[in-house]
Amino acid sequence: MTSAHLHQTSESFTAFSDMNSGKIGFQGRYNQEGYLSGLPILSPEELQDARDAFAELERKHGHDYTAYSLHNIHKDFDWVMALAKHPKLLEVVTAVLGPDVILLDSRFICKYPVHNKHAETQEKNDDLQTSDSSDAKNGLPFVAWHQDMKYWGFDGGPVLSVWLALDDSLEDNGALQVIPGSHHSGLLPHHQSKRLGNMLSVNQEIPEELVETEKSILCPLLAGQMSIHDGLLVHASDPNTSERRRCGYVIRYVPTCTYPIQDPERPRTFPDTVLVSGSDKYNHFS
Ligand SMILES: O=C(O)CCC(=O)C(=O)O
Repeated sequence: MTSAHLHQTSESFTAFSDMNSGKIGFQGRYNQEGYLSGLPILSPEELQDARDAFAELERKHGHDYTAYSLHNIHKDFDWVMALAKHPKLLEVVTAVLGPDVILLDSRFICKYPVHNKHAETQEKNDDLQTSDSSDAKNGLPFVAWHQDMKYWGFDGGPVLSVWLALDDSLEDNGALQVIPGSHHSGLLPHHQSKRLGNMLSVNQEIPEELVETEKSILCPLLAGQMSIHDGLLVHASDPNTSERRRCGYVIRYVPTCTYPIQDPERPRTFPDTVLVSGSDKYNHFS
């Protein structure tokens, strides 16, 4: 990872009404590139309310927990459900997926500043066979190159992931990086990451030689903005080396026609799905 080009903020979208202007329009661009970034969603007041509510959870649970364990709490807290059903957010999601949309899963992903963790984990990681880059050896929380679809295992339709920023998410605190157009290559093999600190729950990683890292684009977001990406897009994020938290709310949506592939080795249930738009004539997730 590292040295990703910046997703140009001048290209970022400022109003949904403008999204379909220009040569290919926003859907055309999403289909072509597999992602869109810099979409403004939350008003300053909505952002402040969400940040205050999140701070309450941090006080209650502590940072070790809130870093990655606030999973599917959208049914437990009205303010979280309000984020997942935010009209501006759903306007974008339904423009891509069509009118009938299910919220599949959601999770807060926080990378906290980790001043002392570096020293703690350096020694452990030195024993592991990793690449020579210092980033790959420092053991700080990061997200390895992966495709969301590998984890979900769906057919019949796409998965769309939203990354809604509660903090500014920039290069130094580990913003999302994507490989534009990589969703056209289908599902790539994943293996277990050898590098310490991969935040992904099953530690999956696409082997380095299959990732065109020279094409990577950084997706910086200001707090209150979101990016969206296709379930097959190759993406990752570097450690937070700043003094600032990087907190995002990641939400997965599917059109109602998408269905889970049966995998006897990984039986999955989806107890927290919510129909957030339209109607569901398929009932794949009930
Ligand atoms: O938060 C991150 O850095 C990675 C998030 C991610 O992998 C995703 O949104 O699918």
